[in-house]
Parts: sequence; C-alpha cells; structure tokens
Amino acid sequence: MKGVVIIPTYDERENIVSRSGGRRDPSRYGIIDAVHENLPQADVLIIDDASPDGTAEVVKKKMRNDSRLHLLERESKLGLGTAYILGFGWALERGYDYAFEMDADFSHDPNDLPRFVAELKKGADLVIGSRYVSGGAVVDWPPKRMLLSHYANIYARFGTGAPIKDMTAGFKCYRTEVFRHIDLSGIHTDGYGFQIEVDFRVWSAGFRVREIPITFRDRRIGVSKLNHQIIWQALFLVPKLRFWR
Ligand SMILES: Nc1nc2c(ncn2[C@@H]2O[C@H](COP(=O)(O)OP(=O)(O)OP(=O)(O)O)[C@@H](O)[C@H]2O)c(=O)[nH]1
Ligand SMILES: [Mg+2]
Repeated sequence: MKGVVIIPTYDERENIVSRSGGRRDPSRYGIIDAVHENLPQADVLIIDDASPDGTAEVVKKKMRNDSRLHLLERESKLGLGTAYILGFGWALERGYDYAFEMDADFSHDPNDLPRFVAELKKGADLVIGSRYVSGGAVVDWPPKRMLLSHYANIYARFGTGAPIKDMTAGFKCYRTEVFRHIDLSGIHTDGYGFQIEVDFRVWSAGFRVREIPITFRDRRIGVSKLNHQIIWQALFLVPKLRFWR
C-alpha cells in the first residue's frame, strides 16, 4: 500500500525540518524526518500558505535530496479545510492508497503512524487518532482548552448522531477511495468544523470508521492559529448536519 502524509503549514519553520543536532536533541528534530523514520515508504505532502517565516523555503531545500517530499504552495492563508481538500484530490489523482491528516507542530506523535496503517489493513476506511477513547489522552493543554475540546466533542457526537468520540481530531488516516464517495467540493468549513463534517460524511456514506487511542500534546514551538470564528462555525454546523441527515 502506498501512502502520503499531508501536513498543512503556516509558520512552522522550526517544526518542519531538522536543524543541526536534531538527531540527539528532540526539540531540534523535524516532523518530516520523524514521519519517514516511522513510515519509510510513505510520501509527505506539505501544503504551505505563503508562511511569512519561510516554511516553504526550508521544505524546498530539503526536497532537493528527498524524492518522497512534495510541496504545494498557495498564495495566502486560506485555512486548514481547503488545504486538506486540495491534498485529498492530489492524493487521489496520484493513486495513493491512503492519506493522513497530520499537524506540523508535534501535537501528533509520529510514532503512532504505523498503528493507523495497521487498522487500515484490517479493513477500516477511516482511522481517527482519538483522545477520548480508552487509552487516549491530552497532556499540557490549559484547562480552558481541555474543557472546550471536551464539550465540543459531546456536542458534536450527540448533535450529529455519529458514534465517534473524537470528532474534532485532526490526526487521521483515510483510504483514498473514500474521497470518491463524499462530495469534497461541498465542504466549506475550517478547523474543528472541517473535522466534524468530514467524519460525519464518511460515516453517513456507510464507511468503516475506527478510533484508536493517541496522546495529544500541546504544540512544541510556534503560535496557535485557533480563533473564535472557527469555534462559532463548528457550533452552527452541528444542527445543520443533523438536519441534513
Ligand atoms: N496551509 C495552512 N496550514 C494551516 C492553516 N492554519 C493552520 N495550519 C496548520 O494546520 C496545523 C494545525 O494548526 P494549529 O495552529 O496547530 O491548530 P491547533 O492544533 O488547533 O492549535 P495550536 O496547536 O494551539 O496552534 C498546523 O500544522 C498549522 O501550521 C492555514 O490557514 N493554512
Ligand atoms: Mg496544533
């Protein structure tokens, strides 16, 4: 099976490629190397939105001696949702069997990657790295953020009726075949709402969704891109999905 790990980036220069001493010092290790250490056969697709910190430049430099690395550049910060939709189409066109959603900031542990693929091989169509199934956890998050995530997930689960414990999770692996059967161009949400909407569509289309426990950590370096608009959008999306069903 051939896979691609899609990583959208906005100002993630310090997280993306290893800096000198990265082999010994984990805080200088880059996410691309960490992915390849765990899934040597997989490709990595970075989708960068003209990051002012020059993330795309360090990726391009690394691409010169790594044929498993790909980059799509967009002209401005257009959001996580449209970045993933672009990446899903890209993966489908190129015949990959599976595609990951993953953050650049080490909130998602690269060591977990092979467990997702194992579940896919057992027959799952979407594997979600879940903080809210037995064995899953969140560490280092401030209490406010923890509560927001907890209640957002209860709301999303009961509101949409989808039996998924972590619907706002962003560490996921899809069988690319799934993208042929859900209307990607009809998705206009971002952030949390995007995750809820895609999970809902995959589940409603009758695909096998499987949650595996992960430990989620606060971002390693850099600033958060979470904003109030993303929260409001997710709030209004849930009743809309219920109605649609
Ligand atoms: N291409 C692109 N990537 C984005 C955009 N917004 C966020 N990202 C990336 O998407 C991933 C998740 O975003 P984060 O900012 O980590 O969101 P979060 O995990 O909810 O919040 P923090 O970890 O606290 O920042 C990271 O790799 C970001 O760099 C965007 O508008 N465009
Ligand atoms: Mg993050």
